[in-house]
Amino acid sequence: MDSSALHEEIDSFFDSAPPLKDCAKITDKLNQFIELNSPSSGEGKRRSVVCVTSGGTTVPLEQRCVRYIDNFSSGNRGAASTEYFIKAGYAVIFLYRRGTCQPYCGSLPEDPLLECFEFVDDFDIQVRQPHSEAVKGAIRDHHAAVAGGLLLKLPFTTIFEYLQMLRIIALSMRSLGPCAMFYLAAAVSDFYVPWKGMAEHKIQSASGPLDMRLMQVPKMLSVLRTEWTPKAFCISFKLETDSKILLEKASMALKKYKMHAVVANELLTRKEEVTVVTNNGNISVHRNKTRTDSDVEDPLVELLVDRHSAYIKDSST
Ligand code: PAZ
Repeated sequence: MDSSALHEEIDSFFDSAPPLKDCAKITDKLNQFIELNSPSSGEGKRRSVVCVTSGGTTVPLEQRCVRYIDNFSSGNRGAASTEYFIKAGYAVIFLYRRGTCQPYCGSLPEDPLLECFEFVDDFDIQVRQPHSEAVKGAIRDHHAAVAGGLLLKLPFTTIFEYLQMLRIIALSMRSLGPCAMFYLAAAVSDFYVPWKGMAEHKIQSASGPLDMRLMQVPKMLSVLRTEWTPKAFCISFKLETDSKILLEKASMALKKYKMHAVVANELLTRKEEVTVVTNNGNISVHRNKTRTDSDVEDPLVELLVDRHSAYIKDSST
């Protein structure tokens, strides 16, 4: 597709999307966060800022949405990576799907409210002993990151919200130049129903089998890379279930969208290993299997932080 056709598709996607709720508030929060972590800020010290996207986008089938198509992602990778980026000295904009995994909450049980707390008497509650350290750690580290201006959390649900928010974030991160990084781990829908042609009310089953045409979501990675934040360091992810096509698809994405690296992973082994595909070759990254509490995000983020530092250095010479 040529560039003007792509721009037309992108404009039409944004023009016809339902307006983002709280757009002005989100933009304000973002600008404050970036200002706080910018070189000109008197308050904080200059930091690199990474936008971590996490969780899957939904595609509504009705405007008053009862049914939707979903994309698989627990948000585990995005949440864990956020913690490692903060540990490495980054400020993180965490663009996440509502209800998915949150940074610093990885050691909590599935239903923390019901499983971690108990009544002491008729009025007061306390943390149950086995969960005490996990709860204290989650609250302490999460609140410290937010209060310290190192973590800004922005939730989305639909593909419309996700792409509108990604654009706002990218435009506000532009001023950071090469110190900006994108770590695009969210699972983003490839197909959608345009808002304007969408049924308003719940689709009725009495009308017989459902015949629905989905449009392709315009590929925004190339505009993110070349127009929204042209100097940012950009990492995208490629998930496949068929190992035979994974690396080829990741290499294609690297070239087509001019990414600095594409992290290739297979659904079944994604927690054990990933391959970082770059223009200078592929790097296999594994979880440390000698430790039960290790994860693959730890060495992955370490590698990408190293590459980003080299990129910042190169950009200044
Ligand atoms: O969120 P999670 O930890 O369950 O899984 C992470 C992932 C597989 C969604 C991510 O690594 C990824 O590959 N995201 C991009 C998916 C895609 O190709 O659209």
